[in-house]
Amino acid sequence: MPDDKPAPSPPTRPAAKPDDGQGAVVAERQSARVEPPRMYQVVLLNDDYTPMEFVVMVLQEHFQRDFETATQIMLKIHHEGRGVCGIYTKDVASTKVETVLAAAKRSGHPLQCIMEAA
Ligand code: TYC
Repeated sequence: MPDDKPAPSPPTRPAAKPDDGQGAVVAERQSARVEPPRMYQVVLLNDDYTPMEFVVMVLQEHFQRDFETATQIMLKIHHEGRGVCGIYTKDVASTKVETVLAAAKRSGHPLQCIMEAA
């Protein structure tokens, strides 16, 4: 059976003990290894009322997609019911969702936007 677990990090060890110049030896512990942050995908959902042009504009303005890519993503959502707009850290994904929902509401469209663990 293939082992797909990531290799375990080596244990942290105390760094060399620096002399603080006051006759005391200070033990410093190296900081623990940092795991990469969990990533979240921001997903747009299809509906029957939001204009295609508005979705393309959202993808260009909020997800930095060029017009052609934005159009492809919008059509995928239109045909398949949902589509991934981008993958971000938790805080960024959450802000994107709130910003897109606010823009849709402001424009009177029922567009729905969610985030989920990638
Ligand atoms: N289905 C919409 C229409 O026909 C277009 C649309 C695409 C709406 C993507 C939402 O996330 C969406 N006007």
